[in-house]
Order: sequence, then C-alpha cells, then structure tokens
Amino acid sequence: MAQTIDCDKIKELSAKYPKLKEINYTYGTAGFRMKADYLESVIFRVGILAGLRSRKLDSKVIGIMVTASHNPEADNGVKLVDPSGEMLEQQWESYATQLANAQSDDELINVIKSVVSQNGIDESKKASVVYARDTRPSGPKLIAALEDGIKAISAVGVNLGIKTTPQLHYFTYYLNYCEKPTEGSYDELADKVYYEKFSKAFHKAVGDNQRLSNIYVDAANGVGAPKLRDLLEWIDKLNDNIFKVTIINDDINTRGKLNFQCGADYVKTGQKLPLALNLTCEQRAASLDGDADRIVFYYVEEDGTFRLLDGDKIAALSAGFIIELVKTACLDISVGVVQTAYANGSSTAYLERELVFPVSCVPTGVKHLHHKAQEYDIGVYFEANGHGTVLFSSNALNKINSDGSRTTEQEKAIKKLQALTELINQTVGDALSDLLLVESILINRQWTFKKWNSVYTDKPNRLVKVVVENRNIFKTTNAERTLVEPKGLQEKIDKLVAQYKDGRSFVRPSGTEDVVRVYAEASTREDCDALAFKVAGLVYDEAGGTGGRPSEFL
Ligand code: 16G
Ligand code: ZN
Repeated sequence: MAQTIDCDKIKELSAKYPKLKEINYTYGTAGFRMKADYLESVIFRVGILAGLRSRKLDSKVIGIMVTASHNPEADNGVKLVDPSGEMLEQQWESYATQLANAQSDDELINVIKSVVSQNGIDESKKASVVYARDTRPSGPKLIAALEDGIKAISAVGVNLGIKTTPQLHYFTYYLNYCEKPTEGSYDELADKVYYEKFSKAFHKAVGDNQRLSNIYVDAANGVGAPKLRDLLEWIDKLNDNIFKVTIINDDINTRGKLNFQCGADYVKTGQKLPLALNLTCEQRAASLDGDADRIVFYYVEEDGTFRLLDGDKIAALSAGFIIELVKTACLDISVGVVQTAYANGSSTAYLERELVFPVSCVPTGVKHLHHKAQEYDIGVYFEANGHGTVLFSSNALNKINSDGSRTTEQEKAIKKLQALTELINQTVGDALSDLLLVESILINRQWTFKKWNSVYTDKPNRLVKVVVENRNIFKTTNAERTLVEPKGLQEKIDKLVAQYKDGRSFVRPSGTEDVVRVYAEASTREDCDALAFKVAGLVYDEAGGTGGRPSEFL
C-alpha cells in the first residue's frame, strides 16, 4: 500500500521537541538562525518540510544545511536547498515559518495538512533529503533532531557529515542532475566530486602562466580549513607548483575559536587583520567565514595601511576579465553585474562608466542577487561582504561551448571562458571556488593585490548599528535605499546627506540581528563618519532608540 503521512508517528516524535512558547521564529534571509539552544524544535520541523518539498517536486533530493555562518559559536541555524542547488523557493519560506511557530503537536499536524493540500502533494511519493553541518559544537545534537523530523515524515535522509555550505548546495544539484550513485558513502563522494571538479577547472583556467606568491588564508577556525586543505591536495596532485597557500586559524577543535576575532566578517567589518596574522607589505591574505561561503582579500601597504579587496573588488576583477574574454572571442553575450546598496559608490561608477556594464541594485540577501543575475547571459553578483558568484545562462554556455572556425586568439579566449564556467560554483557563492577564481584571474593577468586594488579607489564608508525598540517599523523601498516608514525620516536623512560632498546614506532593518543598520559614504573619512553618526543619532532619537545613546552618535 502506498505510504501516507503518518500523523501518529509525527506527533510521537514531535513530543521530543516541544516548541518554546515565547519564541516567534522567522525563516529570514539565511534561513532560521539564533542561539543553538532554541533551535531543536525548528530543525525537527525543517526535516518535515524538506520531506514535503521533495514529494512536491517529484521526489527530487532536497538539501539541508545546519550552520550559522559567521555568527558566534553559540548560535546555529538551518536552511533548505532546492534541487537545483539554489535557495528554497520564497513561498516555501512562509511554510517554514508557519511550521516552526505551530504551538502544539496538533497545530503542527494542521500546518502539515494545509501545506499538503495547498500544493496538491502526493503523499505516496518517495521523499529524499541530504544534509550536512558545519563544525559548531551544537551541530550533532541538532542533526539528531533533524533526523527525527526526516523519519517522522517517512523521507529517506543521507547524512553528508561536515561540509561547507557551498559543498552542500553543489552536491544537492549533483544528485538531482548529474548522477545518483547506488552505493558507496555519499559523505566521501560529496567531497570527491567537489574537489575533482574545482581542481581540474583551476588548472584549465591558469594554463601555462607563472604562479604568484604565497597567500595566507584565514579559515575562521571553521569548516573551510579542512576542506581547503583537501582541495589544495587535489590541486597539487595536478601541479604542485601553481598555488601556494598557508592556512591559518584552522583550529576546529578548540571551543570558542570559531569566528572569534577572525574570518571574513570580522575583517570586513573591522577593516583590520584577523588574529594570528601579521602581514608585511609584500604578502597576500584572504579570510573565509565560518561556513566558507564568503571571502575577502587584503594586504597592507608599505606604510602599514590596511587594504581590503572585498566583494565589490571581486566583482570588478571577474566582470572585467570575463568581458575581455567575451570580446576577444567575438561572442554575442550580454554581461551584467548585480550589487546591493552596500556596494561602494566607486565600484558602481567603475563598472558603469569604465567597463560600461549594466549594473542592477537589489535588496540584501543572496537570493535577490542570484535571481537578478539570472536575467543576464552572464550575471556577476557579489555582495560587498564577499558573498557572490558568476552565473552562466544556457544561452551563454551554448555559445561558449559551440564549435566554429576561430583565430588562435579567439580559441584561447574560448578555452579560458570554458574553464571559468567549470571553476565557478553555479549554485551559490562559494569562498573556495571564488578563491580559485580570483587567483586564476590574477595569474592570467600577473597582477599583484596592489594592482588589483588600483582599478578604482573605494570611497570612505562606515556601517553603524542602532539598537531600537522595534526594528519592524522600518520599511524600505528602492532596493532598500529609501525609507518609507517611519514617515518623514527619509526626508531628514536626505537633508543630512545633502550637506556632504558625494554623500550617500541609507537605513535598513537587519534581517539577521535585532538592530537597524546605517550605511554612509562621502568623499572624505571625516565627512563620512560625521554623516554616519548624524544619521545614526537621528534614527536613535526619532525611531525608538534604546539601551543608551552611544556617545559617538551626533
Ligand atoms: C545573510 C545573507 C547575506 C546578507 C546578510 C545581511 C544569505 C545566504 N546570507 O547572511 O547575503 O548579506 O544576511 O545581513 O542570504 P543583515 O540583514 O543582518 O544586514
Ligand atoms: Zn557564510
């Protein structure tokens, strides 16, 4: 007899994971994320949702990643991955929120039944799920709750063990669209297919060019450390003289170290070196975040000035290289760049005016950038914080991979483009794939970090947090660049901005923290800071600032 959803089994298992009454959960920009102690019931229910989603999509494999990325070690989180390796479809985010907030087991069953009926889900279909976690100490306990959820909905679940977020995305895609092995450990296979693909593509992309100097990679004491080490072994097997990396902050076993004073977020936000790294002016470095889906690069000048090469600089580097190849190969392919309001004004000006790209601005959050980038033949998207990738449409792939009579120059450009289509993770922004992408472009161009940095000069900018009573009263439009509510606040911000040369500032509620964020830039550091702290003060005074007015607010 065809299997149907077994309400008794769900209730029985759900009783182990009662919902904490006082918490209101939201599936936000990056799934559910908070203190790990509050997440067991949520993760159990995410297992159920994944099973329903798989049934809805004809038994395709759904991915689940347990991670809280760059957040402190005590936090954790969970997000779902659709069969193509992309983020969960938006409509289902609201189901996730509804499931997580069902106050009782009976209510939970009602929400499940309503998702089934709204989506015409065939309960007799098989359901298939793969899941992985980062290195957080709370991971195993949450995985146990997830496994009960998967069992409750009678889905088949496969544990991939410890993986980076982009590995989980890529492997979900791989199982659905490349090959579904019948035997062997999926855990090992997920590593192997990933390392094999990216190491081979890297070799194609660098060609016969000379290698550059060693690069220090700060792995945030997270999952990126062991995975990058393995990937480098694969690269070395093909040519052990092309990429020299020293991994630092690679201690995944000592409690309290994950993301502590290190990692991409720490470096980007503080504009300073991570713990355990002293750089001289000739040296190059990069930082990953805790689940290895973000990366930023940096170096120090002779006079000790810290220079950050963030997501905007990565976008400029990769878009510039790709358009050159497209032109040399005489391909009729459109290339566009997608940014958020946090992109430095100089980067947008450089892309639009010097490289003459169409540039779009979308709200914060990878899913917004990813979807917009799909509108171009080749869509380059990076958030300033270092999360991003380059998407090749099927039209672009057809043209890049088609035969034809070509000059040697054109052929060389085509080969490079082909290598890039394989080197860049198409499912999601990936710190390891981006590291290889950046290095291969720099090798091709024989550029130092200093040369790369010189393509444009960042405008001074500052990010300030304001703690308010209720951040939900802040509503934005125009890709988060304009406040609609609280009413009248935007006009006051505009008046402040008008006082500074090349000033720009916007205010938006955070999707991951209980704060409002203020961004400002201007032509000088002094003006930028003054603008940022005036806007922050304005928001604090007029929109329910709480917890003591910080002394730097003007
Ligand atoms: C999440 C987003 C990231 C975004 C950040 C903004 C994903 C996978 N991650 O980490 O893209 O930049 O949130 O945080 O979408 P905020 O809303 O707190 O400023
Ligand atoms: Zn991350």
